[in-house]
Amino acid sequence: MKRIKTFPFSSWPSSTTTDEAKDCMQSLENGMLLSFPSLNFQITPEEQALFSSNLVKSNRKNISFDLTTDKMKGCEASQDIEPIIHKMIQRFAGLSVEFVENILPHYKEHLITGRTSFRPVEIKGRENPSYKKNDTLLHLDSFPSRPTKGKRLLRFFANVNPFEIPRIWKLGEPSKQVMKKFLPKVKSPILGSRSLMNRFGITKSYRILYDHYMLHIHDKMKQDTDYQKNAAQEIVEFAPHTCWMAFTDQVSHAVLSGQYVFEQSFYLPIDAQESPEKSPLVYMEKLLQKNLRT
Ligand SMILES: O=C(O)CCC(=O)C(=O)O
Ligand SMILES: [Fe+2]
Repeated sequence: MKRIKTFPFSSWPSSTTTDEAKDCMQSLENGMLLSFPSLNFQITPEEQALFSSNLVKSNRKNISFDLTTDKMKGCEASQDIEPIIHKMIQRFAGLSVEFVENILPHYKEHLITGRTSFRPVEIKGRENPSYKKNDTLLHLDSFPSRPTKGKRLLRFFANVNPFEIPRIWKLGEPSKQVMKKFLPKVKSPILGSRSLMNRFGITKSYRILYDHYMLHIHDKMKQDTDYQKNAAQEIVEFAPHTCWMAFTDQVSHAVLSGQYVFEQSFYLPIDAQESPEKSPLVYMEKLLQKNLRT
């Protein structure tokens, strides 16, 4: 099956025909990655002169930004440099939200804007505190402290590498196959554990059963060295000055190399999908014959 669908959009925002908008939405819901090879997020010469992996605090992978509070975290830069980085991330966040809302008008009312990140650290050779945090291994996105409560994870990326270096990803099996393989290996949660994690702030909100299973699938995929080696996979290169997006809870992926990428996260309630039955939550409920929303 073709995994990537290319669209010619080249401006922020891009005007879309009704057919293109429908194509974007349906391709995403069918588990495809959307590629925008003509969409370039422009970096100014002043910003580019500051590009360095040293911009990130040593214990972190990225600089993160919250558009709703305008707060930036994880940036290690002097007082004259920090505002320039802040403005650049802010500009990316604003433009990418507008772009995504424009090409996905059906989702617009329901999309929840998540975090933005700037990723100036080279992926190849980067140290990871544990295999669970190692994104060079194939995985479906799921985060231990941030349950989505079944909402979809939609992520938009821009490669802004000024040295003409591509971002190299691997795409793995569709989530349905991943779930069939790994769900039987995941145990049910220990009684009361999810409430305790919520009460003590280990999770930012209550983990519903779906979050529990997704997180453990994420961990088990990364832990399984045979799977990592032998599962169907293909290498994909995202050229500099291009963008792409996918439901990363549905498209299994790994990043192999590259430096200087922006990312904008969104959450989408499954009822806002054209076909909610194509969500990992509904599919998982079918497999387990169980309500996973509790
Ligand atoms: O940084 C990237 O290119 C993607 C890493 C990844 O897997 C993620 O952010 O979920
Ligand atoms: Fe990921």
